[in-house]
Parts: sequence; C-alpha cells; structure tokens
Amino acid sequence: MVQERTLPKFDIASVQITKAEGLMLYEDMVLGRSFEDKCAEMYYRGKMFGFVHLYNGQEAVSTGVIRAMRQGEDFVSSTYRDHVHALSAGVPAREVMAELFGKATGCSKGRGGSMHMFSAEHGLLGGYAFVAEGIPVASGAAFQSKYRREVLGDPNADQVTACFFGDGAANNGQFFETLNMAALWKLPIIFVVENNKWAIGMAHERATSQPEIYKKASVFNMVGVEVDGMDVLAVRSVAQEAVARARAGEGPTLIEALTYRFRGHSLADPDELRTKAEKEFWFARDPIKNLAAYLLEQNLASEAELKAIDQKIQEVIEEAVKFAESSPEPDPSELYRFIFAEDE
Ligand SMILES: Cc1ncc(C[n+]2csc(CCOP(=O)(O)OP(=O)(O)O)c2C)c(N)n1
Ligand SMILES: [Mg+2]
Repeated sequence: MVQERTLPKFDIASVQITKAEGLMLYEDMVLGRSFEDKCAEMYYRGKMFGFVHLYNGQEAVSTGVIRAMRQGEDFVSSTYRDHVHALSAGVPAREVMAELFGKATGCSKGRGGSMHMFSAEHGLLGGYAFVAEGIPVASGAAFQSKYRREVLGDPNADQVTACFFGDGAANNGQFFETLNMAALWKLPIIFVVENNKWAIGMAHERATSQPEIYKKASVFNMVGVEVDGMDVLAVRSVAQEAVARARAGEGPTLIEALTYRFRGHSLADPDELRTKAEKEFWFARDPIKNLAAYLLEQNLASEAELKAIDQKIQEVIEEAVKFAESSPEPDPSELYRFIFAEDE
C-alpha cells in the first residue's frame, strides 16, 4: 500500500472565528454534500444524462477558498467536478439542479449539464471538461482585473480569481505555461489544486515525478503552500492569506489541498481500484464531521443548531429537485441562442 503523505499540521489555536462564520462554513459544506448525494439518487433514477462527477469528501476546499472571497464580485473557475464550487459561489441549488436536468431554468440555460455550470452573476467562469482547460481561462479573468485597474485606472477592479483543478491537471502543459505568465505579470489569482490522489484510475505518485505539487510554485517564483484539504479552517486560513496577497497586487499563490473523493471518479465508475485501507484513512477525516466537532467543542454551536441547518438544507435540496422537475425543457426555437454573447 502507498504510504499516505503526511498532512501538514495546522495551528488550530490560531483560528479566530465567530459563531456566524462557523455556522456559515458548516452550512455550505452540508449543502455541497447533500446536493451531491441527491444528484447520485437522481442520476440512478435516470433524471440526468452523460457523465456526472461528484465532489463528496472535498467540500472543505470549495468552502474554505470560495467563502474567503467576495461573493458575486470575485471570480471562480472550475472543472467537470463543478456543482459544489457553483454552490459555494452562491449559484442557487435549484439552478444547479435544473442545469443537471437539462432544463431551461438551469444556470447555463440547460445547455451545459453537469460539467458546464456557469453564472456571470456569481462570477462563475464555468466548469471545464478538458483537464486543465480552466487554468488559462481563469488567468484571463485575472488579467482583465489587473488591466482594468492598472491600465484603465478603475480603482474598483480589484477582483481576485480562484482557479480550481485536480492533481492530474498539474501534469498538463497549460499548468506550466500559465503559472509562468501569472507569476511574471503578478496576476491576482489563486491556483487551487485539489490533490485527491487519483486522476480517474491513475495514482498521482505513479504519474508524477515530483508529487508534491505546491513545490512547483518555486520555479515560477510564486508562493506555494500545502494544506490539509480535509480541514476547512486550515484551507480558509491559507486562502485568506492568498486572497490578501492577490488583492494587494503581490501576485498569485499555488495552494495544494490534500484531499480525497469519497466516491468513484464519476457515477459510472465502480471504484474498484482504491484500497479499503486508503478509503478508510480518508473517511476518518470527513471535513463536515471535523468542523461539527470543533464547533461543538468551542461552544460555537449546539447539536440542535447543527441539526436545524441539516434540516434546512434538506428542504433546500427537495425544493431544488421539485423546481428542476417542473421546469420546462429549452425551447427548440432557441437552439442557436447563447452560443455568442448577446445584448441583454
Ligand atoms: C485534456 C484531457 N485529457 C484527458 C481527459 C480525460 N479525463 C477526464 S478526467 C481525467 C482525470 C483528471 O484527474 P484530476 O485532474 O486529478 O481531477 P479529479 O477527477 O481527480 O478531480 C482525465 C484524464 C480530459 N477530460 N481532458
Ligand atoms: Mg485527482
């Protein structure tokens, strides 16, 4: 069995968090998990088609990073594993579910499906199905913020972009080319690699000469940090530093979050390659259970308050499914719309 990489230590005593912040982080992660569980159910009931990649287990990364940013102002780019990034960015669950059902009310008007969540309103630059495809797109968004601020003199153009991708994507050429430019031009961007140890059935260590991805930042003269991606408070802490660095014009950061997907690569994957011991190592580090325990121990929440959030989220998810089911299909007469930008 492959030895598990040692998760970086985090000084939990350094955390300063209010009750409201703690509950917000908990609610966002529960929303992500419950949404994905419902998705699996709906997929197996034949409500959605094509590949569907779930995010269970990785919630602390989405919540920790995106909830350290400005909702609706900053930008987020994702991969084909994008539902939960969309939710953390504030896209309503009903619009994400409707997109999965291919309905006209979906956030991409039913044209994208699972792998192509998009919302201009929420700064969501899209889910991208080609591995590493979002890296240059996100960097373009960061470039335009910098250009508007420094060249066009717009003081409000201080948006930060978070660019999420997997360990597999970090072996793709676009990663190297784009990180070079982003560092050279000091772009306001955070590259977040979600190292879940696997690229479909390829183990990261088997495919990668230097598996510690954060170290690759140094060759671009960029800050690189590794973080326990199962600990939302740790992720949030490194994300806050990276956001501040980007906003201050001090350039990009590469964050490597060590995490694990609790399900197969997609809902079509029987998940037979990963060992039971490996899965159990990571299941024991469930980020939602971790945060719940912390909030209870610090008297930042009671069992009843956490239960009330779980209940509220169940209602949100049920409503999202009803909305998706009762929404209309896209009208065939609109087949050629939304290919190019249109005037509102
Ligand atoms: C350019 C490109 N090559 C190959 C594929 C097929 N493919 C889909 S997902 C995937 C694995 C990517 O793994 P990783 O980046 O670690 O993301 P994860 O699925 O673990 O979130 C591959 C090779 C693709 N989508 N795009
Ligand atoms: Mg991976």
